[in-house]
Amino acid sequence: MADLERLADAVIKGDQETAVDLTKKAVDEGVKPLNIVNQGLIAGMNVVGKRFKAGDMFVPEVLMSAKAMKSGMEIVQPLLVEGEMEAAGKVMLGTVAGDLHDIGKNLVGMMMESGGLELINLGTDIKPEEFAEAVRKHNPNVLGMSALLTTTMLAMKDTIEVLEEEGLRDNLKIIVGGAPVTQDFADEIGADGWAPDAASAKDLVFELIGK
Ligand code: B1M
Repeated sequence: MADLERLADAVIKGDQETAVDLTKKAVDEGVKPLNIVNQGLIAGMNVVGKRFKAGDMFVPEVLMSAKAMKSGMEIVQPLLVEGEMEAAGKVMLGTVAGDLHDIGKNLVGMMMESGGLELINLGTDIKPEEFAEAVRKHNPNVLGMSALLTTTMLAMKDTIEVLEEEGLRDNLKIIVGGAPVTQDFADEIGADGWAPDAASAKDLVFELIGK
């Protein structure tokens, strides 16, 4: 197996130590940093996304893979030539007002980052006005809202209304997700999309920003 394939494999297996060793080895051997990222680290994480979506991998394994990928990225990132790896888009994520669940939302964030998107993770219990303020400040391409409670998912609707009232909705794509959230609900509140899981959420973002 070629070295970059072995690196991808280490990411898939969530083997942080091997991922770090193989990343350092590739750097020492003069492999182009961008190739290490695309053919090793991201290639591995893409497989993880597909397997997770298919139900062949579970949350703890995905978290370990993301950790392995991140450790490799920390080594390569400073070596990338400026502009060589520009983010494909900027995504802002937050769990809505009144809701403290963030495991799924953070998983969504990891998938976004590993797909080459810039991520702004606002955290949990984000009120509509706080979302609006952050959108004004960071101007993301996509806002993703997560909710795990049937009571708090209604805050997604309130947030979209505030964004509309404040004139921030026009150039912004909005996606929603979380266990109680459905495509029908997303349509009802005027979101641009819904995704059932973290890997699908990343695919949806790329679809919405046309990349
Ligand atoms: Co809570 N909780 N919880 N809880 N909790 C649930 C959600 C619940 C279903 C448990 C139950 O009763 N069976 C229930 C909700 C009932 C309902 O409304 N229908 C519930 C309740 C009632 C509560 C409290 C009210 C309990 C209480 O205090 N009486 C309370 C509320 C606190 C609050 O938020 N204000 C509460 C508290 C907590 C903890 C703090 C203890 C903890 C959260 C810790 C944390 O997140 N840091 C917790 C947990 C862990 C759960 C369960 C057990 C697990 C949730 C989880 O992390 N799943 C959950 C029961 C369950 O789901 N089995 C439960 C794993 C995660 C990877 O999946 O979050 O679904 P999930 O994310 C998926 C997809 O949904 C999707 O992708 C992810 C990965 O593929 N997704 C998106 C998520 N966000 C997305 C966004 C997207 C796209 C996809 O686009 C933007």
